[in-house]
Amino acid sequence: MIDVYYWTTPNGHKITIFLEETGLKYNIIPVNIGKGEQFKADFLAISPNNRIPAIVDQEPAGGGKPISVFESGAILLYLADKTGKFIAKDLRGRTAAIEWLFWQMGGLGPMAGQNNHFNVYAPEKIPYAMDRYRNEVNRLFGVMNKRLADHPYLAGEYSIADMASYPWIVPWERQGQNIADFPHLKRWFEAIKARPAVVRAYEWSPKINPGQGGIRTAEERAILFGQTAKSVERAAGAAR
Ligand SMILES: N[C@@H](CCC(=O)N[C@@H](CS)C(=O)NCC(=O)O)C(=O)O
Repeated sequence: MIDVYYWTTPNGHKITIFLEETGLKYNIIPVNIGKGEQFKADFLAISPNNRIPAIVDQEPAGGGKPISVFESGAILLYLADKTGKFIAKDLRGRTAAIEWLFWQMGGLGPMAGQNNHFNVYAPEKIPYAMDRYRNEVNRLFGVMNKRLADHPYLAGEYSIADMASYPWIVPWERQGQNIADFPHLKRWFEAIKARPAVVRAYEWSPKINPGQGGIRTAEERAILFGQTAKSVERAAGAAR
């Protein structure tokens, strides 16, 4: 059984997609990041970066104590190695999957996050920041489109690299992009969207977070966008 510390965001969807694809048994533990639950002591103990997702594998390979993992890329790699699925076994295929997984983790995810922040959430509209991140996401969409022109999936076969990237393409309109400009990316996107496991993974959203639609209240904004080193210190102090 895998405990999944989850919220209904792109990084959360990556993990439920993998779990649905493999049929591993899992138990969702919602962490409402708009309410500050990412600062609870029991969550920080497994996810010291106060971000979802995180997992606890109650039955790690070889037995012994449960293993916790934070960072969505590390979780996907851990689960792929555990199950032997969605990462190629040969050196070249495995390297390609890791390469594109890290590309998502270091590029597409953070840039799309900042794009969303400056274009959707920022109370002050700063054209330089808005253009910078929208353009960077546009460049990354182009990189993906080029790769997918001659590969069915990012690493050749469908893999954890695709599961990491797909949830960040879902909100392409909100990202200020037009998917029709990227035909190979669009083909890939439609193929993944139609997978029954992906459909099931996204069915958690309305159950866990009904009425979701972005961060709205001033309180939520303060929790999510007002964080400094003191936020974690305060949470740790409150738990003592
Ligand atoms: N690099 C991290 C990023 C995780 C992340 O940014 N999670 C967001 C939701 S998508 C979160 O937990 N935000 C809570 C907060 O900002 O306090 C990963 O891939 O796991």
